[in-house]
Amino acid sequence: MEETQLKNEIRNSIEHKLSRHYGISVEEASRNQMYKTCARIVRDLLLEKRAKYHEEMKKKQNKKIYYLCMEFLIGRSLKNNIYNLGLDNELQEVLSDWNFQLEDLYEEEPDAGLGNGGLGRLASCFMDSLATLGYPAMGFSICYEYGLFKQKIVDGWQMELPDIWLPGGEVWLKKRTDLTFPVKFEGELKEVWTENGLRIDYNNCNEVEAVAYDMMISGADSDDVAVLRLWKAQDIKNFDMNSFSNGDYNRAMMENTSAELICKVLYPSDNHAEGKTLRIRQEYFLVSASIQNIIHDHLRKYGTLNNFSEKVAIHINDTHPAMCIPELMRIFMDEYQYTWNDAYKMVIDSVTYTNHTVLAEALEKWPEVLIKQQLPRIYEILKELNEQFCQQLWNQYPGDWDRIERMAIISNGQIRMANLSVIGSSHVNGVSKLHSDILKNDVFHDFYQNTPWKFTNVTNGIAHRRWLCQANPELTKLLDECIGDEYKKDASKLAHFRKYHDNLDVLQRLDNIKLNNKIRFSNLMKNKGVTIDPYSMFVVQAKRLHEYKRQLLNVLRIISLYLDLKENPNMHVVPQTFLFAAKAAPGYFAAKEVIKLINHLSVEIEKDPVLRQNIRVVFLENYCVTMAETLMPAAEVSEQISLAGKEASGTGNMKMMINGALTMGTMDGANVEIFDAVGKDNIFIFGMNADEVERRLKSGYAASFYYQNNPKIRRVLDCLRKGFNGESFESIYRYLLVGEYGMGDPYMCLADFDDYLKVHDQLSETYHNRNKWNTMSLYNIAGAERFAADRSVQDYASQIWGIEPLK
Ligand code: 26Q
Repeated sequence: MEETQLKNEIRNSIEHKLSRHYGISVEEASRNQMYKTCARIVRDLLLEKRAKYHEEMKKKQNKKIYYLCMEFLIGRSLKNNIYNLGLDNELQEVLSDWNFQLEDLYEEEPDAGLGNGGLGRLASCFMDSLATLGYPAMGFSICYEYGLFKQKIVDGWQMELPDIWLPGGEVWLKKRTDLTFPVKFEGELKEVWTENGLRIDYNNCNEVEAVAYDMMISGADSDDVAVLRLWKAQDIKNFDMNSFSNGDYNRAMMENTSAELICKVLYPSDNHAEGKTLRIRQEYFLVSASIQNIIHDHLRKYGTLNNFSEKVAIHINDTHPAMCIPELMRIFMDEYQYTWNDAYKMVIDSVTYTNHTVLAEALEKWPEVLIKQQLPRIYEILKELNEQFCQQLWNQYPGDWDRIERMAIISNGQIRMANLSVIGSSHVNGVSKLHSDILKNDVFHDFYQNTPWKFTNVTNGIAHRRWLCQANPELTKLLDECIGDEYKKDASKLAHFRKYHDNLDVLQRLDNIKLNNKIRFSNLMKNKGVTIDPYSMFVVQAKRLHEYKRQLLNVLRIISLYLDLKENPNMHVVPQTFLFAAKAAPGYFAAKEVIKLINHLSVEIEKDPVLRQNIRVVFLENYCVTMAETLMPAAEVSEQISLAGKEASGTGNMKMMINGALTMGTMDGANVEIFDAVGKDNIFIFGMNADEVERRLKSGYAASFYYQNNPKIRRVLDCLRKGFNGESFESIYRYLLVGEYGMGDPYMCLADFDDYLKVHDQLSETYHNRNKWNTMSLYNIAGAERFAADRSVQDYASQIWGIEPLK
């Protein structure tokens, strides 16, 4: 379309929509009204584009991927969609005539924070890539009324406030009143024999209705629009007229709330499985609505289910939607009269599973009694699946009870969702090379021996258009000038940037860009009352707060530095700012204590005018996707210091790397592949590797040994006892030294302490050599080429889902 014509159309739609929704003219519109108006225009464009794509899909009949996930950490959409549609220039020009700035409108949008952290953000990055690469795809999740809580720090302590995202976020949702499915909970089963075979009746069940709300996700420079379908629960009759007319007003109201409760709020625990009835109901609600929807669509398109697994790939993102395995069995058998064996084959051939964690406490295990009570038919099917699987194992490994017990779906009154997921799917993958190896050699070793062909690896990736092109426009411009803009659609082209490793002009520009991004971030924080010196080195640890991620190790080193500087105020150090951003699960006391420690240490340092010139600790309140988009481009040192073997992959490491930060990390998760990508000279690695951790755990870790033999450690731990800013941290001192079993903390912070300090000293040394630092930074940007979500999605498509782009 011609440019002026396009601009005229935009102008007219804005005026029309403002008048229709608010009855006002442009002159009267507030920023918020203008944001919503632009969002509605973009949404309508996407709906039209989607309709065209849908027609195309119907004609071509390609296999389609359905991505099931309890979390999508979406963040903001307006900027991403405008960027992907290539509308930014025209829209800005139209808005400028009315004295509006696009950047200001972006600020009006609340984050859609329907996820906890890595797993949910990965799902969102994948949607972007699926749409951009033109794969027929659809995401399914829950439309939580409240996303991940808002974090407020009060006297150093984390408080949680509800995250009210819908006023403002609702403009992206298109309610589909034509798309509803019933979901049944509880009740008693009755088997009825009919001439068509067995029929299962449900008596006294609690039925809710799932209503679809669609969010369109535009591909970048592509015809494809992916749909993210979010389910909301409503009471099936909306109102129980029966109870109501019987005078049972309370009961009538209760029914309604119990349906709505399902979608009320996202569970805020990350890497920890909470065994609550409501969570089971949420999971089954997502699964049942989505599977009914998939089957319904398939039948409409093909008229038969016989070709189901040829045309449908269903991916479960961790075990949270694993109930789709028995749910598919249920529908195939109970509603379409397939035999057990035929149904089972169709399920395995269509379902695939990604594992995201090796932590025992994060593996979902549900009490049998709960499932039996909440989902009686699903329970029957799970029992049968378990019986048959154990029978098969018994034939394969006669007498090997231990092995059969380890591999069973049901054991000790518990249903193991991970075992169910492996058994019921055709592919099982980890999210980094190291993690996939650990799955094969350890977590799922028995299964690996039994069905080795199921196990694969697909290393995670990030939406580089969001995390580089949109988040870091200056670096993007430099890249465009040096290597052209092909890398936007083909990230492997980023590798060409290596050519500039000794170009002094480019290196100097990298230095300036980083400084500008640091200034931009500092200014943003200044508005929130936080002082940051943009000329100090930015050392960033931004991720959920968890013991295994070892924020504490970072703090211990800072305390050591603080004590050095107190003893010797003239000591020369690189002026640096330690930035922490982390939410702790609300009930996770140990994690909240660490947040408190960071905040009190920060105040203590701030009180000393000499100290704070050299080091400063800043805790960034309420870390979210939008904050990450300005923080990642400002980071210089990326702290990735989990105990080796525990972080499945990490994706923040990739986001900082692609923005030119250098990694200070252990050989864990995707850090190992970052090391491979940039080489040993362009990364700072310290501490035990995963094998050494294993050996150390076997030989026995004793924290007291380090306390007694390492004066630096002793000094830091004693200082914790004394405390900061008038607060003692005796509990953390005891945690590190004694722990639950008397040997110290389970993540062995003290064992890696010395090496961590040593390698940080090397880093400081390097930081002075600007030329060297900038070269290293350049190698990291170029090496991030393989960590694009586009690459991950292509790997999934070819190795796991067996799908192809439409065109
Ligand atoms: C389970 C049951 C009940 C309540 C909550 C949960 C639950 C929720 C979220 C369990 C786990 C999670 C989230 C896990 C997660 O985010 N894992 C991260 O996944 C990233 C993407 O693959 C990896 O990069 C990280 O290493 C991994 O920690």
